[in-house]
Amino acid sequence: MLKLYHFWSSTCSRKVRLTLAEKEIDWVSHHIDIVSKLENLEPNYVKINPNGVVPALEHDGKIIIESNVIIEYLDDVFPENSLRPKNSYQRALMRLWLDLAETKIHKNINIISYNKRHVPRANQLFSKEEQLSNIERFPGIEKRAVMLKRFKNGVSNDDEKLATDCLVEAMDQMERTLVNSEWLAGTDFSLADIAIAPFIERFEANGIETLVDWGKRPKTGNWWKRVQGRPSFIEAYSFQDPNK
Ligand SMILES: N[C@@H](CCC(=O)N[C@@H](CS)C(=O)NCC(=O)O)C(=O)O
Repeated sequence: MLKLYHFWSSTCSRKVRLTLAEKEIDWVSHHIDIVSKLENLEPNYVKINPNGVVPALEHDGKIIIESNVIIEYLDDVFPENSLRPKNSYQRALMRLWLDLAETKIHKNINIISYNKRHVPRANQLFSKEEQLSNIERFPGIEKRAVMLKRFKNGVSNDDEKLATDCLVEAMDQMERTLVNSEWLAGTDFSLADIAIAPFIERFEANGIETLVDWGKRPKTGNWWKRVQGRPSFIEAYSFQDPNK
């Protein structure tokens, strides 16, 4: 039995739901509200994911965390409809995209989203005192420190600009890749495409023009159309907020 602990609009959760849909695997949903109820910080959930974040996968009583690890695990355990290239070099390229999605794209979109989305949302839901005590509940030392620094000092224009430049660099790398390749890691759709797709949707949803200028990056625009047309995309994105 597969149980997914996830949040409806989280990019990392969407990666896993896309993989499950591509592979046509049945799963049970356990929705974790990371925005208003902060269920990710409840002791019972922190036992499941010690980092206090979503997603987490439970498979026959075993817990797997980290979206990139989860999607490779799913492809290992359910080899049908394989989502990894057979060729070792292309498989290495695929893993580089997984790494870029986490260490460059996720990290920097998080910085850009802070002033635009996170602050207004937190102010609407919690007083300043509550926000501070919520940060203190975070289990990981590093994340707690980063969030505390942001809470005290905000994100500066310089930090936002650097984050945007890093994302522009990543998008340019995508465009160069897609000039010679149908999908990010070669001739077939793979976990590389899955790991990146939710962030493109996030750029569009946040209206970050420089990142979604398809006139300037036509190959990426075409790739994005093909990704959105896949039944797995429609299925993964049809999961809406169960509390509404
Ligand atoms: N590296 C982790 C990142 C997980 C992560 O940051 N998840 C976000 C949602 S996309 C989260 O749960 N955030 C809760 C919070 O920061 O309060 C993964 O890929 O699974």
